[in-house]
Amino acid sequence: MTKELNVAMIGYGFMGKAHSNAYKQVANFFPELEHRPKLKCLSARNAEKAGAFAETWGYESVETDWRKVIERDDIDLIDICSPNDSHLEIAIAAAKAGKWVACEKPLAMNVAEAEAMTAAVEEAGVPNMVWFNYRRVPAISLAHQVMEEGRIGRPYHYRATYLQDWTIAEDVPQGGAALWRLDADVAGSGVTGDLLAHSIDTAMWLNGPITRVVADTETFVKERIHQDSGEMQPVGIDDACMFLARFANGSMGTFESTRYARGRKNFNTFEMNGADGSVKFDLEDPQYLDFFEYTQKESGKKVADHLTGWRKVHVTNSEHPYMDKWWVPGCTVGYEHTFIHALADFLAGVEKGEPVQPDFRSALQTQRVCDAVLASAKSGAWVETGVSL
Ligand code: SOE
Repeated sequence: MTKELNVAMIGYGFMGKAHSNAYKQVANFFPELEHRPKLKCLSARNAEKAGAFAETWGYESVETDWRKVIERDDIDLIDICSPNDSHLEIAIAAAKAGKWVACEKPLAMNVAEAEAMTAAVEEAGVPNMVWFNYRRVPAISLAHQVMEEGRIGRPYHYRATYLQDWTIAEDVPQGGAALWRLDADVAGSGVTGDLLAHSIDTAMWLNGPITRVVADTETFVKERIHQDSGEMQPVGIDDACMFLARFANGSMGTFESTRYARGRKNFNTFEMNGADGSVKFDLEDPQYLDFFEYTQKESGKKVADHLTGWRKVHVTNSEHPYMDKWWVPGCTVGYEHTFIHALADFLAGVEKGEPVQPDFRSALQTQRVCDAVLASAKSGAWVETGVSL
């Protein structure tokens, strides 16, 4: 038996498209799910733009005030993909109204907000999730399986990069539509919350809690015109951030992120090295997971002969995560599918009574690391994250 799940989305930017597409596609490819998402309402302040988006994607109605959406009895799920400074208020109001809450990353502007949001969804007992979509890249999910199976043995190193180049030009304004990620008052931070939050979420999923960090950040362009005021204003975000990390399992991590890596568009990579093997992933080549096997899991035999080397696994076979839902082996899936997978897992978790990860509590741990990174960049000292997973 299927049931409708009436969705209201707050915001409509790049993530609005990614989420809307997921709601529209999920039941076609995951027909075993009970819930059938219905695009009921789109909410954004600009009525004209909201109306156009709603028409394109097939939302039934439009509201310019998100509070009215939350008051509506015909809405089951609130999806928050508005700028970061709005997440707190919307999530808490939605939880109090008994709605399911799906929130775009980063969960919040800081730990205090993330704690309040987590408390709100937990007190209300409502299903909640955060769209850390990269966990749902089939090759990254396969890396998780490799780790669960203990195939790399004792982990020594975790190395992550997340590089882009879209803010290098000094005349890119800050603030306002599409550029709020450059405005610290709206985004909370720069690459730390926007990009490293992804890397941290993936890292802690694969390799466990990050316990302490030491960081350095830089703001290369110190002033930019603000789109709203038209005035030149100081830039408050971190344009680049590098940090060293220690994991609870004793391994060491390095994380690097910038929006000033000329030629890099969405270069999200990681490599893990353990006593028995290594894995490597690169989002610019997302169909592959590279695996180096030194000790065979089953036999314990050391693999060391004239053909020892890295294995490049094309993650498109039906035994690979999510791939039995899509095409025949060898045919690839892309960025948008990661959101469909995230949504499918969320719905399946609710239906089975096994809450999906990452939920708000999990995203709160990522927020703790982000805040510790920013605090360390200020003080220059190692900072304990306080993360416990
Ligand atoms: C920033 O450019 C951005 O859009 C992030 O906000 C997304 O989370 C990331 O996946 C792609 O890059």
